[in-house]
Amino acid sequence: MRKTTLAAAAGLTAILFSGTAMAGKDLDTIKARGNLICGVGQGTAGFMMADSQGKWVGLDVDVCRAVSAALFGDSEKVKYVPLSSQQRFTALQSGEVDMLSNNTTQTLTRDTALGLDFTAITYYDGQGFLVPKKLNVKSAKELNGATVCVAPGTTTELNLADYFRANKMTFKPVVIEKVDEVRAAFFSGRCDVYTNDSSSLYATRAANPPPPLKPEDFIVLPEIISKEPLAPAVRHGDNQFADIVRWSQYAMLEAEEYGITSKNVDEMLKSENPTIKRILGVTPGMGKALGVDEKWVYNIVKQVGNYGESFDRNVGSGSVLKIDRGLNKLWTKGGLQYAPPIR
Ligand SMILES: N[C@@H](CCC(=O)N[C@@H](CS)C(=O)NCC(=O)O)C(=O)O
Repeated sequence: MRKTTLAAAAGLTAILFSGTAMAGKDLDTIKARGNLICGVGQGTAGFMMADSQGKWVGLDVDVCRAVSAALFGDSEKVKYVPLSSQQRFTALQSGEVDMLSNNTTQTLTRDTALGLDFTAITYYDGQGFLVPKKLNVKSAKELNGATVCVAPGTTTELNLADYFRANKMTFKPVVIEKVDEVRAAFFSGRCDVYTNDSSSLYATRAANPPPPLKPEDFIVLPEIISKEPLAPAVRHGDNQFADIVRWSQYAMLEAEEYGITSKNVDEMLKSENPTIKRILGVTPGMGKALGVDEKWVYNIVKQVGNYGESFDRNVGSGSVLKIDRGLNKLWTKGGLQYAPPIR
């Protein structure tokens, strides 16, 4: 009896570690369906937004597209589901979406009690405060007694309370779930301050002031009061799917580090550099290990671009937001973006 169990266990171990990735049930469902269902936000310029043709674009959207390119060889096999901060975790837990790629912060309780797995950090962010210039406030320390617009079910709401308490100040929260309503409340003067991840504040200032208000009428205060490592999330339980999401992100970073872009990727297929050959599947093996096509990185880079291209196009120098790379520079340039090797 004992012997049989041990033999069975050994057999199972052999299957699990046979070197080929095994599909879990989430991955099986996605493959059978033929598309990826990505939970995104309700609309934030540069990060996740439906354009005038209804096509979703943005830095977070590009992660969904990269995963789709790795899985299907086509970055457009994605259905986007806009979710509020309140709805997002239930939507993922219930299977309404396969993954979240919005502005979700990785925290201990979300990783454990909520049954999620975070993949890799797409954007190192921090919470800030947006105020009208005419209030003449220069620092968050001057916000005692302010009315503050904030979304529910967010780290933002918790950090806000901690920050005011720690600084012995009071505030009046105006808690609104829908992002366009919270912005409208702020722009109409119902709140003195809007607090969110600073990336979202830059997006809001650049894209949302209703005329005659202009971006220059608002400032983001210098204080960054929290760490907001934003990362895609999947449900616990399908490690291979989590690996595919994680390594699709790393592939975009590795491509940037090795100078592989959407423009030169065909040329790079001829590279003699062993690392580039392995990344692009010219030397096979990485695709098999991950359980996807050997051209997975080629497809991601060709169709979506590397991380730097995505950053510049959506939120950086090539966009209206003009956000500095800051902490999101590659580690080789003094930033925090660092992908483990594809080998
Ligand atoms: N990173 C924070 C905040 C995330 C969040 O969803 N904030 C809302 C506040 S309105 C937002 O910016 N949503 C933008 C959108 O839905 O497009 C968290 O994970 O709790």
